Amino acid sequence: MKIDILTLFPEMFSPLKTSIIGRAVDSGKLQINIVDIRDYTLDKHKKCDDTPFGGGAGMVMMAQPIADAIMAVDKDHTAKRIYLSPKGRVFKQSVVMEYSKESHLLLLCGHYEGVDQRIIDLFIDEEISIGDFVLTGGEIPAMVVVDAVARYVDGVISGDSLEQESFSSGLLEYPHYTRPQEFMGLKVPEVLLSGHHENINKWREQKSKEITEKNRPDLLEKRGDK
Ligand code: 21W
Repeated sequence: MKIDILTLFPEMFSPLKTSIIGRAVDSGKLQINIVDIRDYTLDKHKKCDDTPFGGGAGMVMMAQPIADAIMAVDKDHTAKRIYLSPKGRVFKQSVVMEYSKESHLLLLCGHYEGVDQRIIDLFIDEEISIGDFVLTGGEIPAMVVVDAVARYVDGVISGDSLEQESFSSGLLEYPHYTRPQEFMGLKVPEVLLSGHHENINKWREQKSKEITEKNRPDLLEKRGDK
């Protein structure tokens, strides 16, 4: 999968060079192309934002540098073009699965008040928000999208781990423990040491239901447990 990321702050994307995503890039399974929108300005002062028509606070990202950056990486519109925006449809796992089927994504990051509306009208396929909280721009949301989607690119994550997830049945996960058997006076629950897999599974399901009831009762409603 190829992912183009268009931004005024390319240096914010160094975390993608590390960990599982970095390995996916190094192995060639994932291509990430960070595009500095400022490279496409025609202004002698490299200006990429301006004050909003109609007045009001903040700055708006100018159309020309963004349009030229998009045309430089996706002239034939082979990419699904996504604008990270607080006004977007909310990102969730079903959207991750949709995007994971694409071979080319283009992620446009707004900053300040966002981009000139004509960029959205002319070039963008969909607007995506990562949730109901206010950030300073679309860069961290773009990284969230890359991280979530890359897991489903062939060979990035072991088939075993993804299979486990598909069995998770709409509940939050049970608690995990590893060595040592006692830490600061707290022991690992006895059942997990028993080797009795039927009892272990029952305990895990019980714990899953408890934590879901406490933190996400809305998920139990959806499952029809309530
Ligand atoms: C936040 C831009 C708020 C504009 C009326 C006029 C991308 C984001 C962003 C940002 C405003 C995402 C206002 C979740 C997010 C993002 C920057 C509105 C006030 N009201 N997902 N001006 N949250 N945020 N400004 O913030 O670009 S995806």
